Amino acid sequence: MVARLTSLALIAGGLLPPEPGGSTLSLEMPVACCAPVASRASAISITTPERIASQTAAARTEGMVWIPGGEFSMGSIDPLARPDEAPVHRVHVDGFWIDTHEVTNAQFAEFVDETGYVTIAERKVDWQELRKQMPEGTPKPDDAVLQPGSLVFTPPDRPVDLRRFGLWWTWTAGANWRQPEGPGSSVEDRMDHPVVHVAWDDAVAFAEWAGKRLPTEAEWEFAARGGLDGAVNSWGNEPVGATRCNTWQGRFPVSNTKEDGFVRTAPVGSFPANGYGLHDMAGNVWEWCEDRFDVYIYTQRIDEAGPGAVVRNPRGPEVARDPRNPRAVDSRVQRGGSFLCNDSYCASYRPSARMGCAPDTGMSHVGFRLVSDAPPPAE
Ligand SMILES: [Ca+2]
Ligand SMILES: [Ca+2]
Repeated sequence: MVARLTSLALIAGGLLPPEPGGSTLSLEMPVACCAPVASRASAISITTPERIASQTAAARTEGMVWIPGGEFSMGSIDPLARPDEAPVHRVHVDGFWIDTHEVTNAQFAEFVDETGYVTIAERKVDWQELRKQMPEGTPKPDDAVLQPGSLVFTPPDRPVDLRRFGLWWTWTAGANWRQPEGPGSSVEDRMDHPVVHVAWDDAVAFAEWAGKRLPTEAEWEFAARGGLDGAVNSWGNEPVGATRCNTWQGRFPVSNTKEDGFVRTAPVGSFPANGYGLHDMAGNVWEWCEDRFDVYIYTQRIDEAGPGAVVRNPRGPEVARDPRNPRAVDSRVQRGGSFLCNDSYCASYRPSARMGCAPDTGMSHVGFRLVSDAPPPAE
């Protein structure tokens, strides 16, 4: 059993003061719309069914496109970029297959029906595990806080301090992928929306079942750029507007004018594809990547490889470094931003934007898509 309350949940449950990212923020960067912290990683294993081994190459790559390998400039120094997106450096990735859209509720339901998998948000919180992350002497919270649940975006009714992310995230008992806003909500009419409230561990379990894997951070960014090397956005350098992707219009987090048609998730593929035929690489939901999150990894790569070197197929570090989440035991990368992003607060729909999150934490704006190492298409 794992404890998977983030600091946001602890704030929502009254166990931590409502300070952004704890008390030791060491980077001069805004805390983005998702600023989770502090949980414990876990190892979850799903036996890959035999059907994967017997699948044809076409079946293994259904709903995916082949991304030819290549070299690109990873990172950004755009005015909207945060410090962890620099320095820009040259990276090569080998070719790979990637889902054309985020994994949907329908796809996740098939996985759950076949395996009986229970997501972390559906499991009871283990106080004995959780207390290890708390200041000594922290009393056991009310049982209502320790019920299975997840963090749901809840817009405040008045403008708030944008550093106090706990003001728009509510720990909601009963919130999970089946009930994205908690009891009474349902995905029945959202089967073509991206699945949410999936932790990194849940996404890895799904990937194992599907015979695929999460993309590396470099693969994800290469794919998101759609062949437009050096552009600010996955569609070029034009601003986001309301027709490019599912983001937030209006004053975050108080009023959403819904110009793009969606307050929360949108059906996958509702917005134009990028140059590689991929939908929602910008916005809709954040997408988990394989790598551990490290704000300093780009600097470290250049230090190790030398200025001007091309870094080939980089993977994440062994240990996460996530100063925005000082209580985090571990942190994994998320990419692409969500329906909560806009230029005034968190322009993370840009392909270079990065986020770290505890791997046992799902939220109402986080999902994933997968890649495959199946052979490339025949010429
Ligand atoms: Ca929207
Ligand atoms: Ca997305």
